[in-house]
Amino acid sequence: MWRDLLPLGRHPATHGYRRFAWTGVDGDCRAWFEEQAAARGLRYEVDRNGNQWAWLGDPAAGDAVVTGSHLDSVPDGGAFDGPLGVVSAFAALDELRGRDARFTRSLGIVNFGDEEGARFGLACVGSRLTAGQLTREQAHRLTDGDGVTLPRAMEAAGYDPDAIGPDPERLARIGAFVELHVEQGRALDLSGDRVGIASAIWPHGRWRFDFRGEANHAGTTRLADRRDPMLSYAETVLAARREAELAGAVATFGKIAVEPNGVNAIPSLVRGWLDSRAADQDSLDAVVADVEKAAGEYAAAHGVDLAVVRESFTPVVEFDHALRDELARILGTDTGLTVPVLGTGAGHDAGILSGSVPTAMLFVRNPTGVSHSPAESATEDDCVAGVLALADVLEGLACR
Ligand code: HGY
Ligand code: MN
Ligand code: MN
Repeated sequence: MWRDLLPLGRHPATHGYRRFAWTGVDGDCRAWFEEQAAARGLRYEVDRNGNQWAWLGDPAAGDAVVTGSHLDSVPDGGAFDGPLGVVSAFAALDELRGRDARFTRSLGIVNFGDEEGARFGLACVGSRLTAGQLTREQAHRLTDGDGVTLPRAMEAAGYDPDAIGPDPERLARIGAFVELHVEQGRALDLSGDRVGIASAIWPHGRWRFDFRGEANHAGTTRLADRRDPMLSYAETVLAARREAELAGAVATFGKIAVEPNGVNAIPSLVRGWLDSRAADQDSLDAVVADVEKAAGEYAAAHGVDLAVVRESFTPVVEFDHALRDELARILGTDTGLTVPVLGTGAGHDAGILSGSVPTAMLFVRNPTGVSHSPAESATEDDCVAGVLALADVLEGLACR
């Protein structure tokens, strides 16, 4: 499975993955998922929001156990963030069949669409729509960097954008959702464990800062006469770093658009996207408010107009304690080990679903902690340990 997936959407120069929602490469990943379902005789379906499902047993029976993750990526992402959870889901099913496990609950494997939000700016679009945390009207307004709207992109990929929306009946069929994911930090590396269990996801969001000044000639415009939005943007980046440090939070300007984007022109517009996360809501609110205030002061000092828009927000997620304890019990019983319980600053579909369904996550050790980069990694032995842990969990939950 891994060999089949690895070439899809991999950039030849950067070796990073560019698997963006509703593109041809996304279609290739989806075709791969459908093939994996067919190869195992699973019932395959695509829901109204374009999420893919593969079922062992009848999904309508209710109280199903579901596992899976996503196949899309950030720009130049690594191989593991997302795909490891989907590959491990199919591999765990193979393992359980090898054990002659007898299922007493239906088992679903899912690939959620557009988890990273790399193309349209909003993360977890597939699971947000399904959980009713994003309306059809809001989704229809999402637009990519080339001006293509989400509905047009869905149509081009052969999906019906008018069908999207909340899917409570589907969620009501799920008794538990477990997402396996590569760890996006070094906690397991430092503790010397292959596999961990998630406790919580930090609250996080994305804010767009538009600094508007005046385009003019880079050679002939006196410094004193300029309204240069790049200056206030640059000062804001430094303020974000400072405020995040003070609050024990994180803040990142990782994406920027400049108009007219000419080397010899003072910009008319600098648009920067802030991603900020913190352990608690108050700290996050304080960081973003302070960055906004600083940005306003810098903009005023340079004669620049500022507009700030919150493009997405996910409140703190505390995973279901009973399910988390059940996972720890299953894994502890089988391995005799204590499995570390870890918080994370990364967002996941599991976090979105946790408002509707008892949800848990397993993390697989990442030796460097690097993620959202081609350098993201996990050893084969650790990936196998992850598959076996997931198989144990699914057996414990679905084969009682
Ligand atoms: O955490 C993120 O940025 C994304 O939801 N994976
Ligand atoms: Mn990610
Ligand atoms: Mn992910």
